Amino acid sequence: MPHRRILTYSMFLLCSVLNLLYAEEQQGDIGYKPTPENLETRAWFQDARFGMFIHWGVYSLLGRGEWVMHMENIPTAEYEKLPQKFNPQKFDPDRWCEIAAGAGMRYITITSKHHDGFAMFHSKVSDYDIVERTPYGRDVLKMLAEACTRHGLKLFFYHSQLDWHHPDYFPRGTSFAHGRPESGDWNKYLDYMDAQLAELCSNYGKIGGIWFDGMWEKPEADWRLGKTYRLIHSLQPWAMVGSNHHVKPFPGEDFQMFEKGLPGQDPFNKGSGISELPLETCETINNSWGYSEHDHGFKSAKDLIRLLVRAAGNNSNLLLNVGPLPDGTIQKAQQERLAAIGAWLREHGETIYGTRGGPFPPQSWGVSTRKGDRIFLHVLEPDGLICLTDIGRKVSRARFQDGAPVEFLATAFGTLLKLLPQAGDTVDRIIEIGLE
Ligand code: FHN
Repeated sequence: MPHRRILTYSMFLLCSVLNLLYAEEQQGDIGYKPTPENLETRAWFQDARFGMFIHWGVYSLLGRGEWVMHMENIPTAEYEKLPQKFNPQKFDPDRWCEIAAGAGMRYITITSKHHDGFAMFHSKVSDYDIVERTPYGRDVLKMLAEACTRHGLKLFFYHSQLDWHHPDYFPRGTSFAHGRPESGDWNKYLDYMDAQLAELCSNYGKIGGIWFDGMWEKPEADWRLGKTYRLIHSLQPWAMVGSNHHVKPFPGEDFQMFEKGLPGQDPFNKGSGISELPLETCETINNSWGYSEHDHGFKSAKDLIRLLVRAAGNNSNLLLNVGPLPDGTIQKAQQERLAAIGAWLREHGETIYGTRGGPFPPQSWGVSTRKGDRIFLHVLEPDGLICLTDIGRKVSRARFQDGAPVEFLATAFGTLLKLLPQAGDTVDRIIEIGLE
């Protein structure tokens, strides 16, 4: 009898352990503890506040965005003719870094592989890459990584888990076959993805992190997140892992991103909530991520600066996107806006860089940021009087950045500040206050 009971108990124990291991693989790196270097990168990331997103691939040749392969259901055999025409002779990584740094950006996040499956780097695990399939034949990520080092910018890689090209990305979620067989080995695809991630984490120096995207296409699948996240953290202990899955962060993730909306207000939100992790929201300058020839809906510099301010007021970074042309240049309209943001940051950057969300919750008039005991009110919609929520501490002083005093009155409901109408098209009226 006891033997049978021992056997049953041991089987139960074995199944529980196997379940736990399965859950870990699927649900992230359970028990993950960020290294001291990783925590350092997280703090750096939050201080940086502003980065450049770059969506660049062979799809730019068509000028209809990065989803063209799916939207036009282009068969792989057709799509694979694109790389043969990709020859960005005007690609100048130093120029890209100058534009980013000139905009006041502190890091770059570039697509290493988007959903089309084409590697913008020299991969040994596949020849479907920029070195082996294009007349240009150079590893643009290597060139950009070296330029980022020269310009003091960190480099992150956006890597799509979703793949419209690889035959083992099967079963497919909402993707089309694009001529692929109705079969495939899912773990073989994950091994392939991990092998390319190992290349990105081994061949490009110290990276800022990996920005995953595309898990939302098969949310129920076993993505073996634990294994993949451990791989990255073991090769790059300082690197941050983030995933644009629109749900609550999984263990092993070091920052939480939101797309086209401030934290918790993004349209893709599937109950992600706002975690304690460093936050980042990403946005386009026009309406497209990848180069779209007919998308002239460029946001104004004023709106983009205000977006950066609102992001900071929500304790979040802003990752602002450019979609370079197939020749490697960045659209003039995008460059102009980035230069305007840089000019504003050269004057007011102390109220954004190195700050965290301020003590006053975002309100209709604007947001607040704080740096140590310095508190900045960013009044974006001034209407004469603004009311600061009562946070249990009295306002002791209030002045504009030029030193001009601001009249304020403490009331039972909070502190009123009186803003005289200001001439001109003000982007952001910044008031520094002291609290007792
Ligand atoms: O499908 C992608 C899209 O192409 C783009 O990369 C954005 C950027 O955040 N992410 C996905 C859409 O949610």
